[in-house]
Amino acid sequence: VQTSNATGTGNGVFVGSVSLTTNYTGTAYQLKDATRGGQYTTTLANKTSGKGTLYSKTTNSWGSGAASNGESAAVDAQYGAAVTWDFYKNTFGRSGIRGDGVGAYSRVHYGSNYVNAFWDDSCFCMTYGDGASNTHPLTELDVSGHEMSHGVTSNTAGLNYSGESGGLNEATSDIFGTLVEFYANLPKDNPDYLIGELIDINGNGTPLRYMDKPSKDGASADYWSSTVGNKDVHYSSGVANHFFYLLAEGSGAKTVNGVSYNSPTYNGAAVTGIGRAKAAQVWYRALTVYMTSTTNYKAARTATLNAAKDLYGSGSTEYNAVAAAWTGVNVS
Ligand code: ASN
Ligand code: ZN
Ligand code: CA
Repeated sequence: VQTSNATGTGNGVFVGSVSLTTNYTGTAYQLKDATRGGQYTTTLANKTSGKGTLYSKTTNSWGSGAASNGESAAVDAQYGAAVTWDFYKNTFGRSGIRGDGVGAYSRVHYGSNYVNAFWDDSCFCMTYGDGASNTHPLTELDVSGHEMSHGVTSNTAGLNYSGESGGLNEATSDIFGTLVEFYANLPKDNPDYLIGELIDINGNGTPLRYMDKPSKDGASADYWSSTVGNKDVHYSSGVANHFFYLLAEGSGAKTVNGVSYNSPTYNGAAVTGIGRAKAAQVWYRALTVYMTSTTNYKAARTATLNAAKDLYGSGSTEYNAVAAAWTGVNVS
């Protein structure tokens, strides 16, 4: 079968109008991207198992923007995988989740009223539910980046998904999910340090998590304590999410892309940020070179300091900012 790359147009629920690289078989277009490791998107049509059915049609325009059009969530998923691919490739030189040039596939319309999305190492695939009343798909970009980054973590540090290492695993996904959102910089999904701000998972318009002050969700930890590892990993992650925010943006009042934040520190001392780009390099190098399955918060401080030393030098402004940001979340 002869196939070629084509350029389609998509209208997603959350990504809005975007361009998609698709595959033309000679008779049909497929939601499959040979320029990014062959990544493709299928529909599970409300089932909860199997690879699903590849999106395929005779025109190359996909979705309407409305969740009621089933293709719209597929556009979000396929675009989310594409941007996550481009983010890792162009920011870190990483080719795919395993770094082997192979793309992961995505499945949408999992089950019914399923309010979650998840990465699965065994299928090397991404899955999205349709949310409450099957009208709130979980296909926002920071969720895509979050879930696929779980695959990066399991193929690198392998942080155990419980205790403090579990919090670091979750935070790694929030950090890179957020950086994917900034990388895409879409008009319909203004980049921020909030997680899942568009999917209305709480039913009252609030985001799932806040990186500048994680306790705003009512459960996450802003600062390390000796019992933080007893919390659910989605709450113990707050310490590292807060660290990353402080490292990138600094403490106190700040507006980024029109969104206002006010990030506190444990000791009250001000932290000056080094910017997202440098903070991203520090976290990625720490994750891929220094962290292991059992890394805890104290060891994460050491891992990121080692990464900053490699990248910017011991005693550099960046190195000192890493130390100050950890001290700001009570990790010393
Ligand atoms: N969406 C959840 C997460 O990535 C799925 C899970 O509990 N692992 O954290
Ligand atoms: Zn997660
Ligand atoms: Ca966000």
